[in-house]
Amino acid sequence: MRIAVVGAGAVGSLFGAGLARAGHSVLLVGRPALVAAVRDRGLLVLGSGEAVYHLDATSQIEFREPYPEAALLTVKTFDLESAAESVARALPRPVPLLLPQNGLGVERKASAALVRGGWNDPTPWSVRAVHSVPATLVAPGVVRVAGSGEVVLPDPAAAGPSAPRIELFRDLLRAAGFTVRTPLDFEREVWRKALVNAAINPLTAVLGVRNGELLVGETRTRALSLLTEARRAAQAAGFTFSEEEVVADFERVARATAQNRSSMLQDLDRGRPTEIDAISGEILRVASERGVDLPATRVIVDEVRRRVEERSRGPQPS
Ligand code: KPL
Repeated sequence: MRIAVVGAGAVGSLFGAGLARAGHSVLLVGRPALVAAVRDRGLLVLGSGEAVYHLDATSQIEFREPYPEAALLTVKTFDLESAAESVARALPRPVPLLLPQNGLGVERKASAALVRGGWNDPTPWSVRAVHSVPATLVAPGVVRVAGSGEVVLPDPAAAGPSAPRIELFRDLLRAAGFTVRTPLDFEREVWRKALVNAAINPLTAVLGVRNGELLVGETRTRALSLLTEARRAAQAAGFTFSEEEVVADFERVARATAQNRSSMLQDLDRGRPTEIDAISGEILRVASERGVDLPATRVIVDEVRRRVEERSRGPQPS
């Protein structure tokens, strides 16, 4: 199958490598530095399944015949709308489109953008996913897999018109070597992932530490207070989680990805925007709409935004 991976950062590149290994024809759409590296040397995956993959790569969301038959939109949430609109414009007709972003409100934003790009009814084509695949971009064209993770998709039986596309991505990703789960209560899973990200991502970004360092001491206490606040927001939105459940989730993910630098830390290091608005910002919004105050979350959101500002004014890494 011809598959485009739009947003070939760490996770997108890793998905692309797995799909190519499974025999698909993969086109990576990424930054010029990644494209140059992949064209010159191939995509190098370090860690488990270490190998070099020779894939097509381009820096523009422009497709030619034969067009991709499916696409993974692996851009960060801050690029989601512009990338979704460009993908819709660049294809002659809709194709199955995977949306594996962090955070909340992803389908709503992607759908509106796809309609702007010319897809009349994006719902049957778009498949929301959440994942905990711990990939780190070491250099352009070099990705390290640090630990294990999973991809979670909606249960096709409960999904209505998008069911065949969910089945497609489930089968593609499994054949590409990823663990895929399809729970019935997928919306709750999206919140569950957002809760873990709300505890890990902003704190690792602000402190400049790997995920595993949040498991002990003072950093653990801070992570747990962010987790408790995010749980209150989920509760206010109608998704109930016990304290034990969310702490167990947090510990499991932090342990499995202990050596990983969170995606928000990687973004901050590179002087890029972060997903703070889609994760903790959305959690704050949902909570405040329901009259719930989340003081620790407010403080860390402000801190991440301040750091982003600072970094974007400073010298840019190449
Ligand atoms: O999703 C992640 C991220 O960094 O965005 C985790 C699971 C925390 C892995 O680092």
